[in-house]
Amino acid sequence: MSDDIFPVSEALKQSSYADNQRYLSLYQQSIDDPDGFWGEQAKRLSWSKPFSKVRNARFTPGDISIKWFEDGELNACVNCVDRHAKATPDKVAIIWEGDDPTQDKKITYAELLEQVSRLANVMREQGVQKGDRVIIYMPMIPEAAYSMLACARIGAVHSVIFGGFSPNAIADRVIDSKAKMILTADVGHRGGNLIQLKQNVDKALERDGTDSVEKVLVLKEAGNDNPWSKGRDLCWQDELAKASAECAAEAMNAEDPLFILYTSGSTGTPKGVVHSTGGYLLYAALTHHYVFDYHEGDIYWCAADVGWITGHSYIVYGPLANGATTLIFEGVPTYPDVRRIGQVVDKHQVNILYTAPTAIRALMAKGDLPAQDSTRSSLRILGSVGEPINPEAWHWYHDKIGNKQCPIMDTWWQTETGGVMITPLPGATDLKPGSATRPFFGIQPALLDADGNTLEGAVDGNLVICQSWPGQMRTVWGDHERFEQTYFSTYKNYYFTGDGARRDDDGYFWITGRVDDVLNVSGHRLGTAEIESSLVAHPAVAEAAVVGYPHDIKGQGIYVYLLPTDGTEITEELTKQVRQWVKDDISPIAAPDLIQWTHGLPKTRSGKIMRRILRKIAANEYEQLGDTSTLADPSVVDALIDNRKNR
Ligand code: 6R9
Repeated sequence: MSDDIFPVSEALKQSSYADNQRYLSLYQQSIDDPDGFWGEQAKRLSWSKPFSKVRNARFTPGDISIKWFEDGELNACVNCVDRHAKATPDKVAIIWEGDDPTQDKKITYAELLEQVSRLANVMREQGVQKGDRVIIYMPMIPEAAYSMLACARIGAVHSVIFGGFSPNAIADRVIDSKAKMILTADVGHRGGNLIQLKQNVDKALERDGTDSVEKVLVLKEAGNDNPWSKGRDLCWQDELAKASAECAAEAMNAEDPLFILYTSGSTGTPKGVVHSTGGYLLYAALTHHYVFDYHEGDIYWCAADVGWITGHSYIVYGPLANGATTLIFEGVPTYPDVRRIGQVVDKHQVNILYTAPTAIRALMAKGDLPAQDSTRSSLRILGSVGEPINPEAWHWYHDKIGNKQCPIMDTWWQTETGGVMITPLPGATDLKPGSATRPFFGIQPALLDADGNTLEGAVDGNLVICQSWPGQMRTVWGDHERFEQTYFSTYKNYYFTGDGARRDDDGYFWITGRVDDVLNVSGHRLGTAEIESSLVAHPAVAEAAVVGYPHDIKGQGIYVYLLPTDGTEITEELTKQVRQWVKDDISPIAAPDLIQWTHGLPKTRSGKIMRRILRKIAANEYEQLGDTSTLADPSVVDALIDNRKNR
């Protein structure tokens, strides 16, 4: 923990929506009178039918139920598009910056409305109805946002799949969500590489159980000749040209699901996190407004992917609900080279930049180069999300990208929370590098010990949230019991985040990372169980144990211990093959960084793998292995250590 303090600048104190006094008073109000606070805030959305009740939520064991604005009606697309297309039709809604630096375009709110309406009509004509699920597997192009908004317009529940996921991962999500339609493109571009999206979809749909999918709408980006499944595949451009540019929006109940987003947990397969229409949209909009102090005319850039929750809430829904100009970037910060971020900032005069520590560390490794050939003088506010930002990376981001002029909003939140939960506000919060600082309006965090006792004062503990907030996930798709089990069974009457945190004397929170078996690799969440089950499906692998270990750029790397099947000859070729296997099965982001073959894993007498020990060995911390007396065969530990040391 560093003692550096970066006070709020006078300029931001004056110009921002909330100085410290206002933060404190709004926060207090949001806790003392949540119904009054959120009822008032909900006026920033347009409701086709007003709500009479604000909040109806309980974390009661066996009866978890979360509802906000439950008798109100609204449409998320109307809120993000129509009302701005009416008020400011020529305002730029989306700036698109291609992977190729010579490619960009601007889409006004009026154009956005037209594109979204045409697409929504195509989907309706193809039989998609309110409540049906639609999978979106797209590159980072404006059509990805059109797809989400078009679903919202007709009340279809979208599920975006990150373009880096493999056919198997797509098939899993199709099967779980029983999706009726897939929106995709023939290819995507990323860092100068082509990604064969349509081919991946074709392969996914070969799997048994995927026949809920009736239609695949394919945007022809490259115009290449993919195999075409007649009767199933439709050409995006052809269909949109035929469709009407006007499309009536469906009236949705505030509690109708807006989308499902699959995310990894500590056990089992990824689960479908369900977000609501009213509460989610309000929470995304309000956090975007305050955390980034978004003012009319600002150019705002969140450099995430729409395949993750950050892209949902802070590329699409939050900014567009606020009528902002949001920049969609197709590429990566290191292509064509590490100066790209600065160059994009200058080119589009970006005022607010939101990115992830892993990107910052990758650039930081190149010293001053990323800051060359750009001034970045348009920037006012920086943001960070996805994992703890180490003070070194914080300082580099602050000094080199922000020219020491811009405060960094270190935002802690999760797929499940819908929006930012613990964060500074630009005009209100003195910063400490590495701390996410204080709770957002309506959020009551607490720290508990292992037995569920509430800890007071400056202390380390497990982070829980005491009361519902509008952006909270409502359920796990098709499995409400799993929702309850995962988030509400560890500590009764609290939402358990899975994260550990420390609170300091000033009441600031410092997130210390996951306390469960979830890895955070380059800001991507991966379950150890998911990777293990992929590994043991390989014929050469009898048993697998996956742990995280400290990694300079990724934050955490993936360390794999493998027990070979009898008679398997361990070769470098085999190790390579196993790595490729996981890439193909899940995604390149799940590829093991280090693989250690072993003839035994440390297990308790009851057969449980002791991951605590494996984590220590992976981290090269042999002195602090803790109690090994419960091991069935303590000698395997020495063998593992010898092997690790020789690497
Ligand atoms: C938004 C997002 C959630 C997990 C979360 C925590 C980690 C996110 C963080 C952070 C420290 C931050 N995390 N932001 N840790 N400081 N500012 O990333 O959602 O992909 O679901 O990941 O990421 O461990 O529990 P998601």
